[in-house]
Amino acid sequence: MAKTIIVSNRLPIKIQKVNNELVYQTSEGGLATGLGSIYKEGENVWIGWPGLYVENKSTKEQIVDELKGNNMRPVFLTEDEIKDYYEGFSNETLWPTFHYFNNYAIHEENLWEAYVNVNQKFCKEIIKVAEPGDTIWIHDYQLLILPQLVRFKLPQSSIGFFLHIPFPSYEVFRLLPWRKELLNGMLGADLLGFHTYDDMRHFLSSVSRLVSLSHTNGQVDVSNRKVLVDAFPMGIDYDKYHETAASAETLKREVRYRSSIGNSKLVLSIDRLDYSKGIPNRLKAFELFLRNNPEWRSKVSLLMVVVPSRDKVERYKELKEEIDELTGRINGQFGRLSWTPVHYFYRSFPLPALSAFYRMADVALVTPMRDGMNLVAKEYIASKLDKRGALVLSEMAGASKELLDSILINPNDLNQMVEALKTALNMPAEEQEHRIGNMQASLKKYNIHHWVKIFMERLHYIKEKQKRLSTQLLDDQIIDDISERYMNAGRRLIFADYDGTLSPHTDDPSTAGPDKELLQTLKILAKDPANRIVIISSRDKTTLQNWLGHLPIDLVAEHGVWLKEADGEFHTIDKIENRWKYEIRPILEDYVGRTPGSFLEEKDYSLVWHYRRVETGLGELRMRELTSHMKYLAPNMNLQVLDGDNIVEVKSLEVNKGKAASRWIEKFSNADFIVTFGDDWTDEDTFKAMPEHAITIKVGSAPSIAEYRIQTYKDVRKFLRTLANNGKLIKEK
Ligand code: GDG
Repeated sequence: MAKTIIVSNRLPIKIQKVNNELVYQTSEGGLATGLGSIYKEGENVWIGWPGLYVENKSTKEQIVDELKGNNMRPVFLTEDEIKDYYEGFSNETLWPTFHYFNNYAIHEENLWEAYVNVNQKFCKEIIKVAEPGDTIWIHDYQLLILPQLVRFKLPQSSIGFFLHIPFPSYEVFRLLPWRKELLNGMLGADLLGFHTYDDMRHFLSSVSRLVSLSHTNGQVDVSNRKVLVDAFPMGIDYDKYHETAASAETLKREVRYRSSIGNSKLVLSIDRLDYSKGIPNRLKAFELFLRNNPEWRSKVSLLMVVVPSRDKVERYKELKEEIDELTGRINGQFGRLSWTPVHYFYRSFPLPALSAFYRMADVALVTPMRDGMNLVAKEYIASKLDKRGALVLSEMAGASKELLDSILINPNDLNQMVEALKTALNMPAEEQEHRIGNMQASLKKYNIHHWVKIFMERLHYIKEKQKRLSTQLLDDQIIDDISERYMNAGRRLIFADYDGTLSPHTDDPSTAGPDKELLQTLKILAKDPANRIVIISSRDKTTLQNWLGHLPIDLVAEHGVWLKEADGEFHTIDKIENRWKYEIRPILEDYVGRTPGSFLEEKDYSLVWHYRRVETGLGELRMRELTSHMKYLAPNMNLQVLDGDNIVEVKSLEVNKGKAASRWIEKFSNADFIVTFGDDWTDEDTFKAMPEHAITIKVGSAPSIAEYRIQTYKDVRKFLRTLANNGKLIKEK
């Protein structure tokens, strides 16, 4: 049966050596709980580092055996690998950059190499267990390039990826020397999940600017796959926090802590030691609060838990010193024998202790400079059985997009934080209940199990969609078969689009025309009396005539406005209206005026606004503006608006390539071999117009109704040369 493979840097277990014995301790983290329902089932497995350096072969085997029983599989990493891949590239390059502390980031080639090597090591472990049909779910910034590594080895696999930290804006992301490798690495997945919409739009903007891939509705076309990018705000195990808050152990602890702290109000702060969490600013805000509001002295304390983390990294050591100093300064300045302003703990606590803190706190002060989500804020709300309390939350945390009933602050604005603290401490009981009640209802619904379920459903959805859109890539074998049909046919029709299909897309008139090689191929094909070659293009008739008019082939210009048979002249199908141009031209000219780099092309029966050379982003913005502007005008004027490859074309509703192609199909109804090539979405009309026995071939990676796919215009030419060579396959690079 198909299984699910979870992959993350760390396994949800901690192994320690105590008195030469291995001690296993399972993790209580949110992710481990949420994914517990998956990885513990049947043959499913979680792959990751067990958190211990092991050299000895028999110890490794012992660990592998022990973990196997718990559906886990270790990736053993050496001390050097942890230093360079984890502490180095992950935590000193990616972490600061992704949290907008790019001036803290180091860019060292050897760390990147270690990152690549360790990602490859993870890939090897996956390959050992993965079978066709399995689902692989990769987590977080330590494994950004793993999706692509797995894709190379298992092209058909179903791969999901979730990023737990923010994805920075393009302006910050592009500072990384390995930006393209990282993006391409991520795009190996089928589904890419982020906490918020902002993260996903930053990612998509980097994708279109740095690796030139387009996207629509969060779907990116990557070679012949559609990759779905979406926001999945991570939830918590709501019931667990709610129930722990009611447990006897938690209540016992609350009584104990209360007796030592006294009756003053409590403001709670809990984080890992990290500069992204904004701890110094929080302390400064609390200091300012006590300075400006003497009436609150002795009446409120800050309970600050800082959980040791990454303390081998220099920045973290400095941060720890800064926090120690600020705490000392506040306590020294305002403290009394009977009152400690800041109760500071540099350690972690068991869950019931944490739960007691959540229960006791009148205010939770969660003020990160940047945070992917921030689960502490959610856990605090879930633990409030009496719905009493208030949450002050940074707008830079992903959680701020959901917890709208919190008091939102900018962590750089100390005065605003002071005001928020005052508002929170003075909040009337009914308001507290109302706000916490609202937030609880949402957290209960969008809990961690819901998050896992929705992610898996979306992965399934995109995989099914990929299957529906999958067109078969033309290989030598299929070309051979088609050539045989070609040779056996008595009457043949060959349709082809021009730009992007027979030649590369270009704006430069000097390079846009056909080269000798193409002309030669078309000439040989056209010489065969059994063949009828039809070029169906959006180009105007004069251009087509100049380029191809001297060949004995048929031409269709302007998407089907003008038709010409090899020995005849260009003529229109029916009388097509074009007076609308007087009205529409000034509108398009206005867009040219406002958008440097764009230009207007006028054809007999259509107007085209080109924006290929416009600044990335601005062109797309204007394109959307223009298409929505035209949406209101077009139906009344019997026009259609096509947004193609960096163009917006306005033309009469009666014209399309499919209609034109149908004329040939009707006239040459005895054709027993029909093939058609096209790369643009307007060529889909031609594909649709084809009879069942026709062979339809899409050029490029965009989704299509065509039966087959070919990579570029070069492959089309090679194919045509094969046909011209009496169906004998041309072997070349
Ligand atoms: C990353 C992203 C994103 C804290 N102290 C103790 C303790 N904790 C637990 C909390 C909470 C977790 O640690 C911290 O989670 P956060 O979300 O607040 O922050 P990160 O560790 O930075 O997590 C973050 C998250 O991934 C999930 O995607 O939200 O943005 O940075 O669950 O309860 N647990 C115990 N004792 C402690 O002293 N037992």
